[in-house]
Amino acid sequence: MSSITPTQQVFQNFIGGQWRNSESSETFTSTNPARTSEIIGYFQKSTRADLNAAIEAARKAQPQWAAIPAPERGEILLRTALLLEQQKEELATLMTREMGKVLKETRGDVQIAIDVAKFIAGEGRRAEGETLPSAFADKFCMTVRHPLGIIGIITPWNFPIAIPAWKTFPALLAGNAVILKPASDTPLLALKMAELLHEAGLPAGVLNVITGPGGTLGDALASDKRINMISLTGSTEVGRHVAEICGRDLRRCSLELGGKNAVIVLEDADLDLAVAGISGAAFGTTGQRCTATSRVIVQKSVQQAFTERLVAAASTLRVGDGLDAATEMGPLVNKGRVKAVHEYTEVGKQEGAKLVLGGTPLTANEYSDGAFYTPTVFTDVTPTMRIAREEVFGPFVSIVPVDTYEDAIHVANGTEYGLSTGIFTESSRLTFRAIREIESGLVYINAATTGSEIHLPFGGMKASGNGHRELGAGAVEEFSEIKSVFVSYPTAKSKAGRL
Ligand code: UN1
Repeated sequence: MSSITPTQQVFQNFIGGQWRNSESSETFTSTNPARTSEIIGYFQKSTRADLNAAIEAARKAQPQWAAIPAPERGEILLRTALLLEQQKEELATLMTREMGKVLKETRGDVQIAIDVAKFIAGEGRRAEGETLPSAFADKFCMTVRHPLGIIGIITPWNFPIAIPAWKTFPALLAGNAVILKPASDTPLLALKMAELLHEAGLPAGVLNVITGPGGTLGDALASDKRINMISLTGSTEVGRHVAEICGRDLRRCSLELGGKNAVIVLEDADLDLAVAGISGAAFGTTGQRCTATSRVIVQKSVQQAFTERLVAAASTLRVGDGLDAATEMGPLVNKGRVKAVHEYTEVGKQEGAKLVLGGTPLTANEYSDGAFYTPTVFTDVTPTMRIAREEVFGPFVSIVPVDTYEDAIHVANGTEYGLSTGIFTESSRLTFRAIREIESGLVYINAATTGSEIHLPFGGMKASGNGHRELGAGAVEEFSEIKSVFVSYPTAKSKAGRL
């Protein structure tokens, strides 16, 4: 098999263990958002015919894969972890070029993939199910896991290897075959991941990667009844669409969707700690995380002090090419996103919120060819404004003043989303109330909304998902069927006794 390198420029699909061109003979480009004239590579514009080939390869490979003992399947993931470790720096650099976020963050992205590979590798040796007592004599009860078959995985561009890894590795460990469609803005790292899995010994056809447009190819993938489950991370709008498609056939789908994540800052909070945490979670990854902090709900008595400090911290952030070691915030993923974020600045102004920082695309000099936007902060935002309710997915913070703790919780829980919420307070009483009262899948005390760890469940409530959790102790179970097994071993006497 040929190795992929960024200088090769034309990247192929990975189907049945081979690098293959699309039947369409068409490609699309992926570009560097810091310098959009720099093409990272040409990728296959795949069609239904390519999907069909991938499904056929997966169908052929899956039964033999499932027959391999789970610890051995785990070994392949462990070898993949070691390969990822060896290539961490190269992969991080490629990712910064393709997606834009700074090297510190792309290293973190690769590290998530490494950690997940190690964690899931170990899961191969854990109990496959439970043993449970029977209510009857001479009977034994247990649960065993069974693979679902073929898993279709659709991933976003903001975590180009972490999210493909945290979905693919447990799906594989569970004995499934996978068809992965990475986001068109960042297809390179998913292909690289497939290459490493193959090098680590994954049999041909067990993982297939096809690139192409989310609309047509994603739809074809989600609608194909030969695919037993869809796992998607993306917008709530796309999630609803995929859920409808899967719902019609009663096929399982796991959705990790949008957020409008809030951090509550109470008057007893350590403001410096709050500012540092919020600045990182709001402007890190240029605000393009589903867990990014996009609302700060602050008690009025500290609104001014907090706002001044946040603006001071954010205004010194060095925006630029993520490859430059001095850069603290990279570009948005493409120029379309600059327009979308800027529209929210216009909305915020029209709604009467007070713009206290940024609110402009950066276009001069070093920024002229990139997708750059300033860190942006609005204050005096009210909970009903669109900028307090809708996901912006950019370096954009809405500060919402409130009077009391109760008001803060009410506002925090008042959007359609429920992914991640933080609270800064020194009060242990309010800490435990907040843990109980916050309606989101992730809760942070004295920290902002990002930085969850892979051995804990990840996912959201309400419109942030459909109730599934990824990662954590249930990671493999998510991609498995569970069978309850009842084994009877009655003797003539014990059977007679029960009658
Ligand atoms: C995402 O934004 O899609 O907790 C995932 C975090 C990261 C994952 C973010 N570990 O912010």
